[in-house]
Order: sequence, then structure tokens, then C-alpha cells
Amino acid sequence: VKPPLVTIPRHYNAAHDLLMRNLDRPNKTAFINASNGDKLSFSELDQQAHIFATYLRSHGFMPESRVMLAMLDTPQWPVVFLGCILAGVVPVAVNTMLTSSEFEYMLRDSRAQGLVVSNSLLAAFEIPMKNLPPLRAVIVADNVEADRNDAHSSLETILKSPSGEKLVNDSCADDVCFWLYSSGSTGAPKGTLHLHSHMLQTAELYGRGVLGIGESDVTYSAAKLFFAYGLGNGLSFPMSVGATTLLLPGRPTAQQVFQLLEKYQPSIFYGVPTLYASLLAEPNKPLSNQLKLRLCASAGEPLPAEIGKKWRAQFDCDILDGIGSTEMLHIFLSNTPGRVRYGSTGQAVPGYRLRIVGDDGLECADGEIGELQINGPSAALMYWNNREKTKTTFAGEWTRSGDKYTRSADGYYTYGGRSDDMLKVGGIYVSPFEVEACLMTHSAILEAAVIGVMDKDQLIKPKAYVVLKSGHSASQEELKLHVKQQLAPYKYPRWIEFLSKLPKTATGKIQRFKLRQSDQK
Ligand code: 3SK
Repeated sequence: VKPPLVTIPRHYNAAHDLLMRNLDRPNKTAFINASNGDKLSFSELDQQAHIFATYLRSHGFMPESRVMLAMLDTPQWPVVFLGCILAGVVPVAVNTMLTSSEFEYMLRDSRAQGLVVSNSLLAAFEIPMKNLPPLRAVIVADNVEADRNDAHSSLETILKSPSGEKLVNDSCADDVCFWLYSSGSTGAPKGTLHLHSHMLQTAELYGRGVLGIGESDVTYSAAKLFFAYGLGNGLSFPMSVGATTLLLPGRPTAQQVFQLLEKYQPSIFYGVPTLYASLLAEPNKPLSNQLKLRLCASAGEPLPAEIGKKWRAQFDCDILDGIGSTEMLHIFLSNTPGRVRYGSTGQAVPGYRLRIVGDDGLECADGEIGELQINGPSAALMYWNNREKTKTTFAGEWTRSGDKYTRSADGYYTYGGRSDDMLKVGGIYVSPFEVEACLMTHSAILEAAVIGVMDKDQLIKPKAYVVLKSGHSASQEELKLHVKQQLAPYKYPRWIEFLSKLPKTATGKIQRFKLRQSDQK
């Protein structure tokens, strides 16, 4: 099968393209701030992004300089992101939930000359901003009308400047367009450099190719715009076709998500498995006919089959489980509408080639477990300032995912854990995820995480940490029996510890290394 070919001209500015695609729908709503109902039309977006681009240039920000963007999800986020790109300035979008020392690390590492920060996040930057010579402008967003002091400018004030000539930097498709930071389970976060062509590639291959996103869609992504997952879901996919996007600055409760789905009637909802689980556990769920969901997508961690099936039964709408990465920008392996197989991450997204490689460096046969590697047109250029990790992750045409997978004869891929999370029990690989998924089929369990722990003979055996649903109880013996009855006997967790919550990254991934550390104490 010939993969779809997305042709992008050599001279190509990604922001200009996304804005130009909506020239013929100037009054249509591009973004809605779901916290207050404020709307931004495509023409207002175009105008404000160009004003911001002009501001940057007139304040000495040259193409290829960096500006850090630490903003909550409001319609100003796309204004600033696209404005930077129009000017050829490289936005470095960062996680808004980080600590001061993490922000400081990223400001130093990226050598950002400017910072656009939401007013409510400013306190976390007060200390990091001292003694950072490259940083020479701080712009504060979110209803700060007047300049706060000499050092800070107000985004609102800047955006009220008269619009002049529309500046568009003559960028190339292969120029660096924006950075995201990739947080591995170990080591410092890595600045991941993406090119101008990448947003359109992912929008065409996954957004249109898999989701079939179109102008009439209204989308809501619980994953924020600073995540690669959220950036596609909430910005490049909808803008590439003129769809409308809901943005929510804060972190909603399950009840608030349902209120938003009922009030704004999005047709595509993007979440992560933990969120789907808590939505399903919510007692006051809307009826499926009260929502207009056409499709749901899930990424970030594998979607347990039980959650997908329950969601489908409850809302008459499939969840398309898929996997992407900050390095590949978006999803390269996914279930597709009409061909959903719960418990599997689906098939290669057309336009991406996948292979599974064993420890011996050879490609695995169907059914054999190995590392998933990806070849596709949205692979990041490199990690900033980190030659070693760049070399190991971006191996020529192939990008290493660090995820273990098996492939069935009909091309469906099944997750088998992170490369460093796999357990070898009695000489046989055990996927902690398989044991977790089995535990989660027990009616009392909300979440589970499995790690390898040494037994008295110093042999690795599975240990489970579980969070019970509120109002439920279960004994250790009952849960062990539950696993033994469903999986090969060596896979059952020899120990079960009950926790009130699991340690997780900002993207919702379980931090098994933290469980391992606490187990050794
Ligand atoms: O975690 C994922 O599966 C993912 C999906 C899309 C984009 C980025 C990421 C990390």
C-alpha cells in the first residue's frame, strides 16, 4: 500500500499556512475559552498573531531566537505560538505545572530571549528569571491591562496595537519551527526540535487520515496545548481544516468535563486513560444522546480494554487508542474507526512505517516482543544540546520509542511495557501492563501499577500497587486469585499494596520508577 504523501513546498511557514487555510471563514469561531465563553474568530486570530509577530520583530527578536511560552490554555496561546512562528521566532512551549527549578533549567537550556507567561504562573518564574542574561523581555498574559513594571509587558496591551503590514518570515519547511520538552522517566528534560513541516504532516496523517477531522467538527482535548498530544488535538488539526476548538485554562474535574461536553457539544474528545477511568467512575454521567461525540481518542498510556468497552457501551462512541511521542510529534500507531480492537494500540498510521526490533538488533517476527521503532515525516530534528541522547533516539531514518510491542499477523500492535519496565520472571518476559490490565478488570480496582521486586531468593517477581474505587474493598488474596484465574500462573503479583493514588507524570503516565524507589527504602 502506497503511504499518503503530504507534499510541502520548500519555502513554507507553518503558521502562515494554518492561518491562510481559514481565510475564507473569517467569522467562524476558531477558539472558545470554555471557562468564560469568550470566542476568537479565525480573522481575529490572524490579526492578533500578526500583531504579535510585528511586536517581536520590532523589539529585536530575530528569526531563530527562542521565546518561552508558559501559558494556560486560552485563545491567547495560539495567538502567541503562531505569532512567534510567523516572525520566524521559535516558541518553546513548556508544561505549566512545573516547579521553579524546572522552569529555570529550561530557560537556561533553551537560552530563550523572551518569556510569555500567564499571570497566575508568574510567581514560579520570579526566582528563575534572575541572572539569565539572554532573557530580555517578559510578557504577561491573562487580563493584565497595564504594564506591571519596567521589566514586564502586558500581552493584552501589545495585542491592542494597530495592525500594520502582515509580516511572514520566509521560512523553509526544514527550518526549526518550535520546541517541546520531552520528559523521560530519568534524566533532565530534553528540548525537542520540530520543523515547520511537522504540524501539517501530523494533521494530514492522523488528524485527517485517522480521525477524518473536518470543518464541522468541534474538538476538546483534555491534554493541554503544551503537550505534543494537545498541540495537534487543539491547534494544528482543527486549524488545518477550519474546525472549532474548546480550550480550558484549568484542570477540570470529571464532573466539569461532562458539563463541558454537554454545554458545547464537541464532536471529538481527546483524553488519556486515567481521565476516561475517572469519567466512567463518575456517578452523574450524561446519557449518550445528551452528547454529540463522534469519536474519542486516547494516548499517553495504553488504554485498558475494559475502559474502552465500558465507554463504548455507555456513550455509543469508540475510543481510538493510539500511541505517539514528543519526538514524533503525534500519533503514529492507532486504532481506526470501524476497526477498533480494544486492548491493542491498533495499526500503523498510514504514512508511518513501524518495526519491532529485538535485543539482538534484528527485526522481530510476528508475536515476538521487541522495541517499537518509527520511520515517518514528523520525527524531531534532534534534542538540543544532547548529542548522546540524540544519537541513541534518532537512529538515521528510525526513531526509537523505548516501548515494547508485539505485532499480530494482521498488523495490530499490542503494548508490552516500557523497555525498562519489562520484568523477566522465571526467565520469561512479563509485561507489567498485562498484569495491571487484568487487575483492572476487578470491580473494586480503580487503578493499578506493577513493578518487579526481588523475592527472598533475589529473583524478580511482580508486585502490584492498587487504588481501590471509593466505597469498595478487596483483600490481597482475592486480587491474587483474580489474576491467577486469568493469566499464566507465574504472572500473578506476589505482593499487593494499597495506595490512595499512584505517582504520575504531568502527562498522566505512571511513574513506576518512584514505586521502585519507595520499595527499596
Ligand atoms: O503519549 C502519547 O501517546 C503521545 C501522543 C501524541 C503526541 C505525544 C505523545 C507523547
